[in-house]
Amino acid sequence: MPNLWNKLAGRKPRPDPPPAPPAEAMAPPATLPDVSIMPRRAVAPGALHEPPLPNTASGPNDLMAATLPTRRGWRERLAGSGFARGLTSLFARNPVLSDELLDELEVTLLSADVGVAATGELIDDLRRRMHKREFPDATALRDALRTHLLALLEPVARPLDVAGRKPFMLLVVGVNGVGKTTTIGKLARRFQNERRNVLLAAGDTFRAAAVAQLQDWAGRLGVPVCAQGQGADSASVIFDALQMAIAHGNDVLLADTAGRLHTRSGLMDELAKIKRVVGKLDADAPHEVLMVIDGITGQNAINQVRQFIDAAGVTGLVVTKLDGTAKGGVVFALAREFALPIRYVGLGERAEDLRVFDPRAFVDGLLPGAA
Ligand SMILES: Nc1nc2c(ncn2[C@@H]2O[C@H](COP(=O)(O)OP(=O)(O)OP(=O)(O)O)[C@@H](O)[C@H]2O)c(=O)[nH]1
Ligand SMILES: [Mg+2]
Repeated sequence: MPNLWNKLAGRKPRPDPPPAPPAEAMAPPATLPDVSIMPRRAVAPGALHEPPLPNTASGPNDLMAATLPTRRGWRERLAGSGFARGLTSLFARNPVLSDELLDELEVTLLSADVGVAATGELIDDLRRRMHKREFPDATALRDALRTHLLALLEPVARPLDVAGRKPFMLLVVGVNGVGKTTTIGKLARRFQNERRNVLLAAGDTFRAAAVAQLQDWAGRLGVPVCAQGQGADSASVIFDALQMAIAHGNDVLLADTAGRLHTRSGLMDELAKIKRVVGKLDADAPHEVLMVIDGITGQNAINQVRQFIDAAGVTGLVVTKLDGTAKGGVVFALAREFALPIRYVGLGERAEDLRVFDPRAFVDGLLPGAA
């Protein structure tokens, strides 16, 4: 479809995130500082994005309110995305069925990072059906588009169940700056609201301030965090944390890791090492390797996931930053390419801005007003 690609020309691919620190920086110090558990309830003013958040779930209704997403919230947040606006304006400008409508739809899907393969299949199917006169009008085509989009996402909507193991260990991985640490804070809040006893592990020992960032979240939520200093061996921090979670009877252990480029094999090997080490305590740990993907990454997300599957055995995905300017189409590309469960999506920076992935709410947000 070269003509369509020409229309897209001029779009610059998003540059890769800044490179991670060199592999040498990963070497453990000669002597490791003492492991500390820090339940931090008092936090320095200005260190936080928002006031402390106590566990507010005091009864079944509160619990429901805290854990069940509302479709309305999704719709509001996704409606502002370029993808949603593109679809709305496309159907407003093309009230009559035509090949031009489908050509424009193809460009809209490609521009929103739905990907060549998923877009091609979808457009081919709609065009064939349009030419067979299956659609009486453009609204019927729009409904068929909606059904198709839902069908792409439904197989990957498999929510995470942490109830089967104690402690249930999640290892959170991904490239630099995608929202791993923030997602851990949000997940900690979610699990707290489910009355689960959470421990955090500060496995990002590279980046200055990474430990403090996790401790800020821990302080806001009132959950303990297991940390050593910057430059410590990440696998050792996470190993100690799992040992503590077992000893203290925690329900969930959330382990942070440093952001790493999927192309840096040395850094990717560290993830395999973390898995090997924790496997000595619990052969099935980590019980979930959760890869966080930035919703604005575009098609590069596909390469990232492929590499992280190879290096770390990813078992679930979180797509963040779908609020604001994110295009969101990458969710469809990921669903088609990997069939890995999309566990959650991030719709903002606050603790409550993480939603269990709900395909219907997601598609509602993109095609508002559809039946
Ligand atoms: N708008 C929006 N911002 C988010 C979301 N999730 C994370 N962020 C922001 O993205 C930025 C990076 O988040 P971090 O959690 O530090 O990302 P990270 O993957 O841990 O980064 P590194 O540890 O440096 O690799 C922060 O400013 C977050 O507030 C989201 O769902 N929506
Ligand atoms: Mg981080």
